Amino acid sequence: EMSEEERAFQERIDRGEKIEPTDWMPEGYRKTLIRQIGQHAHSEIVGQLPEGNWITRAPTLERKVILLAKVQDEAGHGLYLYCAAETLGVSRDELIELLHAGKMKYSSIFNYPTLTWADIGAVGWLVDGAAIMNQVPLQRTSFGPYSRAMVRICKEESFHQRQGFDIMMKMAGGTPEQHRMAQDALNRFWYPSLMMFGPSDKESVHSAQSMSWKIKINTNDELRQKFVDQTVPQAEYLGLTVPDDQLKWNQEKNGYDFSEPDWSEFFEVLKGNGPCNKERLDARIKAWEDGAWVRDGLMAHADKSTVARTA
Ligand code: FAQ
Repeated sequence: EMSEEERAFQERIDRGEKIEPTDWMPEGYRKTLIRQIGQHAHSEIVGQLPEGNWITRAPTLERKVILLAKVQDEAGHGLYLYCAAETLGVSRDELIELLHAGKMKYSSIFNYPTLTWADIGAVGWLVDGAAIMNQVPLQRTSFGPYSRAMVRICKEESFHQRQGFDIMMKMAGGTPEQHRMAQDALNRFWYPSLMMFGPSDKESVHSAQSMSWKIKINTNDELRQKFVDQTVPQAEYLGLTVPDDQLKWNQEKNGYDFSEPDWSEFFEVLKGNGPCNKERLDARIKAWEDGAWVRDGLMAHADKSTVARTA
């Protein structure tokens, strides 16, 4: 049974109005947004680790500069998103504490290792490709600060995707050994990328409510299908093979039939049992602890300035 306030809120959503931080909102709407935006912010920050791993080993100075810029962009995305979450009444410190305590998630994809330089191509091509597929519709999400953060993030993400594809072109069109590395990277990143869209619609607990609040615009399976349809021709262009022997064009649905990822692997990764979960979380906790003196110094300086101003 909806209250009068809830009904009026739903009507605003249905009319396509943006909800702003000072507007009345149901507690569930606030909570869902804090969960999703917070998880998204954490993903950007943790997502720096697999690529950061290759900054010192990029094959040329140009590649190094480009990768450095991309990884810095992810940090920026994390910060816009933490700010968007803060407008809902939670602090960045609280969110980070929840992440470090294992009580908040970040995207499953960042629990896989980047073993070769071709993996950096695959991350840009597939992981940023999947991220954009999910984030373009989120520009129209109902919560104003989230939707505005998405507009800027999407512009930068498309550059990221192009740089990844450019690496793949070089590798796939290079020596037989480089081509083999590109194929190997696609083999390992294909299914984890499909998992980024979340569980199948049948298993998605939040989709129905999030879609009626227009926090989400599409279902997980809709976006996964669009991603496959967009990416398969790109793999063909690269001369690479998508590691799915069930993959087949389906004229009737005007899209590809494809194999589902191994969902038991997905749920294991969510539980903390993926190949790099421990390493990623340890790296974030260490960075937080090592940075304590900087935060303390800034706070001490801010306190002194306040005293000086009010004296
Ligand atoms: N990983 O009911 P649903 C990036 C959880 S892009 C981990 O379907 P929902 C850019 C879900 O939280 C990656 N957990 O959930 C970049 C829920 O558990 P909970 C980040 C997942 O929220 C590129 C449970 O499963 N993008 O970082 C995943 O309606 C390269 C049930 O699922 C975003 O976060 C997963 N893949 O739909 C950076 C986009 N999927 O919370 C660096 C915004 C599901 O109840 C380098 N988020 N779960 O304990 C969304 O659009 C949605 O949250 C979905 C999930 C679609 C991810």
